[in-house]
Amino acid sequence: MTCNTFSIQQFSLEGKIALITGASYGIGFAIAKAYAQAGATIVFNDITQELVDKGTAAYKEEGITAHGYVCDVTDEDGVSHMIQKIEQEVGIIDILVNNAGIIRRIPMCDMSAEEFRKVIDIDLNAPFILAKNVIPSMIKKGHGKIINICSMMSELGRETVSAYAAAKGGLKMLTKNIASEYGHANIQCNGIGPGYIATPQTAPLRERQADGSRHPFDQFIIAKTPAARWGETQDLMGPAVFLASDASNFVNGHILYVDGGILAYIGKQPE
Ligand code: NAP
Ligand code: GCO
Repeated sequence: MTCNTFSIQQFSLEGKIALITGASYGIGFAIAKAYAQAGATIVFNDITQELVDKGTAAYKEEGITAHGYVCDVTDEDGVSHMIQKIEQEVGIIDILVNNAGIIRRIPMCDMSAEEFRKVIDIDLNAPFILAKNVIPSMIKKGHGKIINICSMMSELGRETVSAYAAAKGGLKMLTKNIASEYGHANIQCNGIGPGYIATPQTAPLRERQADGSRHPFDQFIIAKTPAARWGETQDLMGPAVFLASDASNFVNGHILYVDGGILAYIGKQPE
């Protein structure tokens, strides 16, 4: 007999272990907080012990006992060692959020191949490395959730972000491919495509001008967003819990855009 009743428990993450990469602050930190509030055990990494310690203290201030590990997500041996340590010290990872990422805003013809490769390495190769290291245990456990943090630039381009757009476009397709290749093992792989969110990464785009006026890009995003505001990390918490929970067990290969409507809107005409 099929069960056709809904329970709010479907959104619970009780008993689940979640690894969120690059989650000392910003979007990753907010997602980890939401997961903790939904009952998950939080594991995160950063590239230096100092940043891990800062992150651990920040989680403690929120009443969260987080397990922090020093790991550069581009280091394949380091990632393999970290996952083994997590499995020994905390347990099998149920939820992986590939959040760590960088952006370099450089006109393409001024960008070196090395700078381009560095963005691709962190924003695309690393999610591949993390996913291939957690999937075997997820298969043994009989379930898993992988959530890749994509971007507006998974769908759109703009000046100076060629490497980032190439990486995030690739991350969208990696998401769909993991969904395709491992859906049979009850692993769901989806993406979240945040719009323009107020974090350290976008701070340069929101800086007040010398005359006190808003940054031109800031004004541009407000005009391009039906919600007429920048997103906050809080806006990503509910969608992230949904994609990590049993409530989304038949959602696979989907990129959930949390963008205030940017992708649906041609933009407000200049006054
Ligand atoms: P952020 O404030 O710059 O934080 C990025 C995080 O990734 C930091 O904790 C950073 O740690 C970590 N990280 C960078 N390189 C790493 C590496 N090699 N190994 C491990 N950790 C590394 O960025 P954010 O705004 O929170 O963005 C988080 C994710 O959302 C990124 O993937 C970004 O592309 C994506 N996103 C952001 C926006 C937005 O508007 N903010 C919109 C769409 C998508 P360190 O401090 O040690 O470098
Ligand atoms: C930029 C911004 C964007 C956001 C985000 C949008 O320079 O255009 O940094 O790329 O970070 O990815 O979804």
